[in-house]
Amino acid sequence: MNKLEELSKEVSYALRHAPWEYELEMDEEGWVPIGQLLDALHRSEKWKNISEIDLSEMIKKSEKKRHEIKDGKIRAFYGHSIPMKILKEEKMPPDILYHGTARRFMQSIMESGLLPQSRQYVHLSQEVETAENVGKRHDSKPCILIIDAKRAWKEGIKFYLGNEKVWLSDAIPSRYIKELQ
Ligand code: HQG
Repeated sequence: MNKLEELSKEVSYALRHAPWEYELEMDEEGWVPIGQLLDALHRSEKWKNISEIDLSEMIKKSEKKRHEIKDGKIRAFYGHSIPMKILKEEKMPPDILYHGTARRFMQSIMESGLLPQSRQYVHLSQEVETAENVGKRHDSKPCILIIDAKRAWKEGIKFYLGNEKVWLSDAIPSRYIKELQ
């Protein structure tokens, strides 16, 4: 892992899971002042020379759009597990979305639907390939689920924008889920 990837991991941890460890004041959309994040990072030897330019570089060079910077603030697009629910923009989803998961979770998913588990929202992918990569984090031969997003949305399930490839939703009942064969 290169230094910018390591930085991205630490920033994700701070913004998604542990803002209090870094003394960050987070607003309801997940934004924190960049100065606060930099102050916290500067306290560790490893990040003592990090600047806002490095954070911008980290975002630009990342293979995934995980963070955004705007008006002196930074936030994570998705992934949150903190108790305070981060408000996301509700949006009409594409007709179909995908979710990559482990074989060992399938029985439970087909019984109870997709649940956010430790995160605030269920994470869905716009492309099969992304879902495959997400699933590989849990299982070397992941299962790909096809979500009938448009029907779920029409029937009242809410969807939210993560980034341009990651969609978020509340729990998805199993009647909207099929396994890609
Ligand atoms: C599973 C990464 C049993 C679910 C990725 C998943 C993503 C169930 C696991 C983002 C279940 C949770 C999120 C049920 C869901 N019974 N298992 N009823 N419902 N599950 O890591 O979606 O690289 O919290 O299938 O790329 O894998 O960090 O969620 O396998 O976009 O930026 O419970 O994190 O992004 O696992 O990944 P996770 P995820 P980054």
